Amino acid sequence: MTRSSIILGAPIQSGTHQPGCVMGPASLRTAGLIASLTALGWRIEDQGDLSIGPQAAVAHANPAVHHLAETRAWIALLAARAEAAAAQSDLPVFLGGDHSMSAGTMAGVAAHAARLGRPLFVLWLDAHPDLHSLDTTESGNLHGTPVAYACGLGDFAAYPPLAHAIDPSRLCMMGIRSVDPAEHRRILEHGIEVHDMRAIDETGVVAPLRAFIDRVKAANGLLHVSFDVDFLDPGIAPAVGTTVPGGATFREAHLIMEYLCDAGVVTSLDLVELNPFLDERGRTASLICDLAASLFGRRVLDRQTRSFA
Ligand code: Z70
Ligand code: MN
Ligand code: MN
Ligand code: MN
Repeated sequence: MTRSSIILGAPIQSGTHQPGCVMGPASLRTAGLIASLTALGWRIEDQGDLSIGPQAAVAHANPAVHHLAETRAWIALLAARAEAAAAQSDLPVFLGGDHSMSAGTMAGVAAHAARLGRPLFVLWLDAHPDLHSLDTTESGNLHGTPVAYACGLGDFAAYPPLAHAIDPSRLCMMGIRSVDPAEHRRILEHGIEVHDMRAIDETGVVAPLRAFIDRVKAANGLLHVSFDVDFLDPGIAPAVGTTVPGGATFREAHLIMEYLCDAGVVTSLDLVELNPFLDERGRTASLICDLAASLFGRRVLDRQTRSFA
């Protein structure tokens, strides 16, 4: 049976202080995302880009917090649309937009999982754990908050009420290499599975990924993958506001996607933090499209090229 994917653009940049992520969905489409996934035999329904109306400003006791009203509106909208997209297709893809959007997409797919009576697991591919709550963020950039919100950890009275929290024991983070003290405390307090770059250097990506996939399968779980462009090394993916040296290589990133494809367990995907204003001739957008294609089934030998005569 033909598998289906709803593509939903979320041109949100209120969760960061640096403009540009608003162009992310357009850049991914320009790089050929829809055609690439269609060519792999999927039925793709591009639902276009979402938008929110003007929002009256909302203040917060933490004076660093900015663009709270916009971010809150995006989260509410995305939660509803992500839940519907997950109900209507096998593997919806949410195009960011900054990472605050994942507060909404994870809330939405968690509601979908609860409706099915199946546990939701999350693979978080990012330089950052994004575990701040509204009272702990020092930058006030709300793209640093989605994991804490979706797991129901800390002060989120000003975000939309969360109906279905994700159990932090069902998270797996890879690529982590920039952690604030409040986030570190949360990782320890909740025993969150974090494979930082040192661990990846020591074990490679496959061993921890295989163990996590085995857990998802054993629990008959859904798996949401949240892919922040800064998971990748800035040398191959310059189009991101917060570059952190020492990221995942081209080969590690493709291997993860190919492995996830073979496992057949992924039920939703975020592609976030692409800032096309910072890109070099579209190379980051093209790389993200190619990584998505690996997750959707592209194989080296599909490319019909030979380097030998
Ligand atoms: C830092 C903060 C962040 C990007 C997440 C960084 C947050 N922990 N930045 N993803 N690109 O500002 O809270
Ligand atoms: Mn992030
Ligand atoms: Mn990040
Ligand atoms: Mn930041």
